[in-house]
Amino acid sequence: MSILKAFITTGILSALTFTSSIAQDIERWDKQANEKENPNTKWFKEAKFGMFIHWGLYSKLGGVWNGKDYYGSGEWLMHQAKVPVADYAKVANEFNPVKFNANEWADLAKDAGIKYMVITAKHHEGFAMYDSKVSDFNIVKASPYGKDPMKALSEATRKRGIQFGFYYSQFLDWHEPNGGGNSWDFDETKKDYLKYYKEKSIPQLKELLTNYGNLGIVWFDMPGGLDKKQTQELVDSMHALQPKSLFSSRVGQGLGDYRTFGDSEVPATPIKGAWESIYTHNDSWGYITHDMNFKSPKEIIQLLANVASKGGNLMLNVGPDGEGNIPLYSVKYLRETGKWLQTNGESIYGTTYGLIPAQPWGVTTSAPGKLYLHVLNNPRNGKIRVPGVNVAVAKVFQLANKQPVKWIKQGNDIIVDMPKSLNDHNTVLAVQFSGKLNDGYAASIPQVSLQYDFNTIEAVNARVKGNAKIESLTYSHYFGDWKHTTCITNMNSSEDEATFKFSITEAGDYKILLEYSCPEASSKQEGLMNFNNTTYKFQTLRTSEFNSGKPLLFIKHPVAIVSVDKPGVYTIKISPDTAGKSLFNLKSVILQPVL
Ligand code: FHN
Repeated sequence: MSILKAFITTGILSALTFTSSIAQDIERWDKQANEKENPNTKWFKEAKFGMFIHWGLYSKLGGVWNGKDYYGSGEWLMHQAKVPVADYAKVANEFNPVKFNANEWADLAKDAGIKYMVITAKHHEGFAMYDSKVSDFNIVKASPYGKDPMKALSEATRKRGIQFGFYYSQFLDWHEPNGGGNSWDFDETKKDYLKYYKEKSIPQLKELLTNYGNLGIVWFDMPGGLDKKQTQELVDSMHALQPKSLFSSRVGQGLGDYRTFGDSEVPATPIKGAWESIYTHNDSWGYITHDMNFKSPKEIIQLLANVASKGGNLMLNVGPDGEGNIPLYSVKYLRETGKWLQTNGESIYGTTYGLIPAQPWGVTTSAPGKLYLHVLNNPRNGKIRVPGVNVAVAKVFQLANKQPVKWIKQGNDIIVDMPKSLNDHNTVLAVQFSGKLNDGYAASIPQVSLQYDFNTIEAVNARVKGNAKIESLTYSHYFGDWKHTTCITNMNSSEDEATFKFSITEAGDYKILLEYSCPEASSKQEGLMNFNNTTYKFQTLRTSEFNSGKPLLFIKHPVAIVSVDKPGVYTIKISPDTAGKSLFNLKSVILQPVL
């Protein structure tokens, strides 16, 4: 027990304070799943689009405690405001979501093109949103509502052919003396986490897996307090109740059935196997009255295409309020997304990652004999170039209306004419072919063209030398609203170099911008940018410190204008001029046509 406590105190809890600047702590998200693939992941891999719902007492509070507004993750309000357990429990007396309508929620999911839904049965606040016999701190016993919304929702969802699942916070429970995370009411050193597992967490999970029919998913979150053997026992005992249900990797210890990435994280390169990215619709999982930063339909559709192009699912969260209303803009923008999916869904559902890597015009997804081109940036001349098409193309057509479009082949590239009727969110073109399309990720290099305002070559495409490394930096703006940016870091001396190789398809002048973040200590250092054997010097500009609890600011710093006489393969090399502090955190190099 003492070893477990030490593990929890040194590891998990430092991440939970959300103040640590050590990115490794956040790796506690457990992104690794069991190597032996669960045979039931087929539906999940095909589903591509899920709806996450965070709903609890925090929804009633809406990010406000004692008249003060809190920002960021609203479901962390009890923790942010350090609300005593007894005071927080009183919120249940006022929690009466009379506007909740299971059929309306399930209809919205259906209209939005959602294939699975996961809702919080109990979040870190400890309140069960279902009829629990294990703890009276639940919606049926402790609130005037007095009914079990989960019964109705599970049925309404399944009736519409959507897989249903529960989120359950298995270790954090701020209501319980032995649950993880509440150090303002309870002494962490006196906690018996195993007692908590035995008396609340496991019995409640058993209720959920027994009383609500087939669960597509059990979405565990924030593991802690259990070693690998104990986690395996937990997994086995739950799988005994529902062998087909898929457990998220956040069950811990690499024992989940599929991989969930960090909050709001899309991996930089394609990933095989079953995995998902999870995103908030605004900046919070739980409802916040004053958070209006909702992603537009275009942002949702492009995010969905981007995640699918890497081979994963997007589970997008909505945070209903304390009365049971899903926020207006979530309803509106999800329905708009659903409209796009009605005519373009074939390019998302059931696809695998795009065999042609990201291009200045957009991304791709793949299916047998088909390549889907998601055109997110329209070319000035109305033509897009698709490199690496080593197969016999039969036809290219606009997916939404099946109208053919013109195309020609140049070596292994195809040049496709954009149709007249462009989709504002994402115009999808389908390339039908015979033969085996090569996986472009191994060999291809990014394309740069005059046709787009920006040609952005991300850090992940660079080759690094010396101590330089490519890593994902995790940070947040408010509180718990995580962001992840892959950067080249650790460039401390002239030996530490990043090389970007790319193909410029049209001659012309290009401005070269370096997109980076730079703390004060690293600023005013000189760096070298070499393009086509000419070296340009630049001085680093201060943006912000890297601290996981603060925004990481990036600047697009113009460092040269170059004239390109002929199309071909070019390289950009970047290194510090002299040894010193780390030069900066380099996110991308951008080639901007000079028009
Ligand atoms: O702490 C939670 C948070 O409130 C939210 O539920 C997210 C969703 O992935 N999970 C945890 C943080 O990673």
